[in-house]
Amino acid sequence: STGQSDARGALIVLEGLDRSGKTSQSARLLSHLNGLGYPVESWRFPDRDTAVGKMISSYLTNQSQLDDHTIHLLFSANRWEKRSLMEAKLKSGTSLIVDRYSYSGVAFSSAKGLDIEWCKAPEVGLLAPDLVMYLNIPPEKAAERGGYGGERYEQLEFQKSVAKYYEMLSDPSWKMIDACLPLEDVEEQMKEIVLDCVVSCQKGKPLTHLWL
Ligand code: 2DT
Repeated sequence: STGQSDARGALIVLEGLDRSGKTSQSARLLSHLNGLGYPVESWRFPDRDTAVGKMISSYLTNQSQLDDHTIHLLFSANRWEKRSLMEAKLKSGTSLIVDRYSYSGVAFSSAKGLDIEWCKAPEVGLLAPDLVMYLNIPPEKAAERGGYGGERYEQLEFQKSVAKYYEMLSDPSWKMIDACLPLEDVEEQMKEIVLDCVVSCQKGKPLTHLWL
């Protein structure tokens, strides 16, 4: 066994523009930690399976229109409805690899013109990640990868603006990953960083709250 039974899991967040590789890397990290015997789950926000998540999904696929403030609060509510389960998982020793979190919430809404402090406010009190890994890619390069699926926000000009807000939100603790490198190289870098984080959480690093 790799851990003490009372050790908590790590809250690991992946952020980055659309097509930066978050989803592929989440899957790889999940199987890596699994393989090492660590209890781990892969989550993503928005979680489209909840009641709130269904409203978000309908908005993202252009099946409904919502005021910018309203959709912002729904994205936040979608994290709040998972908060207690998140805390329970972490306390029971399960690490979570989370594809997008509050930073997506603030960056995307701010890019639409909402006040950044207003955007942060409903996130206060959510669990703070132990690790944020930012998959860094120029918006033009991400767009070249194709596969923008036609959802709202999947447009180059908007992604450029989102990138600026991510930069504003980032702090020195974020691990910046060069997402232009081959998938395998990105994976190797991330594996090492993630393992360090899981080990430090096992050793008793305290769980904290947003906003940091
Ligand atoms: P995916 O393509 O990763 O499913 O994301 N978004 C996401 C927000 O605007 N606010 C949020 O709080 C979150 C979590 C980013 C769907 C889109 O939703 C955006 C892309």
